[in-house]
Amino acid sequence: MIYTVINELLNIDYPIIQGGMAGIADATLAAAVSNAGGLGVIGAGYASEEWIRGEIRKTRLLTKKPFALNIMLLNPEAEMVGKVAMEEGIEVIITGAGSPGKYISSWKSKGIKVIPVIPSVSIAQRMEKMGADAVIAEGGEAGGHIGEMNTMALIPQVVDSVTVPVIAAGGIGDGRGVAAALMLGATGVQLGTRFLVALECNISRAYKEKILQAKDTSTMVTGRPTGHPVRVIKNQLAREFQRLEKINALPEEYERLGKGSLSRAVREGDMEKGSIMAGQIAGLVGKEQSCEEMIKEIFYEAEKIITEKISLLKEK
Ligand code: TUI
Repeated sequence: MIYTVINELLNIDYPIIQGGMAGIADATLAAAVSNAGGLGVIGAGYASEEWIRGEIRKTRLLTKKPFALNIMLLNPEAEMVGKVAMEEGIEVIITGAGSPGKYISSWKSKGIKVIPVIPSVSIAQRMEKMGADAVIAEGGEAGGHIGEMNTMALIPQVVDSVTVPVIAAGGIGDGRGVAAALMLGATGVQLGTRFLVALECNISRAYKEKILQAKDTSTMVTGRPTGHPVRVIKNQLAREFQRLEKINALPEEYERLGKGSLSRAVREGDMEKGSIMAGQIAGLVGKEQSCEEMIKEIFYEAEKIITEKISLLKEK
């Protein structure tokens, strides 16, 4: 049994959090992960107040277990999302793509646990000072909006620089990744890409097939010059972004190209003009399973590996 401070902090059976994938992570996915013993997450992304409120209420009907709301801070309406979270009695807020500095004290005054995703040591330290209950250190292997550091180098440096628990994200897709994250000093993991092919994940068939067929080198990073690099599966849209980078295009041109592109992939299944966000571990994700099967399998593998390595040391 892998039992850490994260199980205690979040009142969950396995120290695993589902990525707050904007435009993807809804009540069905969040409830399935929570019912399987992990922490399910609704991804507020750029969604409307009505959608967010509705998904929170739906999740409550589908599970009695804890779940979280992910607030994406590039959203100019982030304050509204936080207000909905407080009104709806959300217990855990995970933030991404920016600093929750402006909101953290009001969220904490309502007893909400706040767990920011961070891409570097200095931002982790800043979040700890602001009162974060834990941090999710996310390496650039992850899908979607990413920082500069990779998971292998980021996790131990963050672990050494803060006293709050560190959850590892980016490049983790199975029990080996979980075991490695624990070895680096993390006490929990966050997975996104693997959950894209969960039976309970409501994305287009074409998106799921892209993940299932991906290989190690199938992703690339677009948008670096805009200050918002995003890891996606290579396609026509990604190559078009690459072309804009080469010609030093204006921010408006990136914006025009990116507008509505996630929804084109997620809802319409447009695999050429859509933004197929995914992490580098997509090459390892080869089968569709329920969230319960996935989580059980991941932790069975992690425990097996850790036990095998210990007995190997004893033998020598
Ligand atoms: O947020 C993510 N991943 C995301 S958000 C997203 S939606 C989107 N769509 C189109 C363009 C851009 C985004 C898709 N994927 N991961 C967590 C994450 N947080 N990665 C990096 C950061 C981050 C960056 C800077 C966190 C804090 C931060 O702080 C800056 C500061 O000034 O403190």
